[in-house]
Amino acid sequence: MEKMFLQSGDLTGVTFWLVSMAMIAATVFFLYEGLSVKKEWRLSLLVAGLVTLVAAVHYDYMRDFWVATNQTPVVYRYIDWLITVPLLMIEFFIILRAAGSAVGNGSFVRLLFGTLIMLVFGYMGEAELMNQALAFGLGMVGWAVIIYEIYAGAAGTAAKEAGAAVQSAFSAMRWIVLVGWAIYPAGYIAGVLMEGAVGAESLNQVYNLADFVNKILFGLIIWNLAVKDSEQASH
Ligand SMILES: *C/C=C(C)/C=C/C=C(C)/C=C/C1=C(C)CCCC1(C)C
Repeated sequence: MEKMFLQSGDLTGVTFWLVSMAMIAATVFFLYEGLSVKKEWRLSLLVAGLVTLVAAVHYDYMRDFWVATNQTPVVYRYIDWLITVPLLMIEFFIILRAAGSAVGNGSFVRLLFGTLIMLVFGYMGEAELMNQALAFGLGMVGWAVIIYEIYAGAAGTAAKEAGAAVQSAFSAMRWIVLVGWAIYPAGYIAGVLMEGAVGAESLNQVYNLADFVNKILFGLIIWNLAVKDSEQASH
């Protein structure tokens, strides 16, 4: 009984619960709003909704796993990231395309490559398949590739040619990848590398907060841009 249901003292379990509900609500919101924006923005809102939909399903499992075992749901977490992070990367391209500035495929391949390096080594570290500090360092390299590409690479250059609304959304999205994403390695340092100090509770609280910011807030930035741009078009 005790292990089947959320207990009042289980703060981490409560954060799992809140984020799992927020992901469901965000999904409905993005899909619904996608119906009324200009045609060019529909795909962006659809992808934002897919990100939160995939996360909502994983959060259902992660929440129950946590409540039953009080252990980190490493596998569910990384499968979720493996699907949602590339979808978030695609958003950069959909937005540029909606704004009429084309970027080559090479840029996307580099972003995907960075994502895979980051997540494969992150997983290997957390699942204790290799030295956890080394895995962390290699994962950081993958993230650096992503940051380079969206700031200084082809995607970054293409954004400079876009209109003001797209530029401001693009820079807000970049800011999320730089600052919002930094929450994850911080959680890894606290929860994995300094395990004795804080442990599984804080690792999961930090990751849950980060997912909220990086999936829902990220989607809201895109939604805001899409709505503004659609209003302009109708006046
Ligand atoms: C929706 C899920 C998102 C945006 C997940 C992002 C995950 C990261 C940015 C993970 C980063 C990590 C490193 C940079 C180093 C190795 C450890 C990781 C995997 C936590």
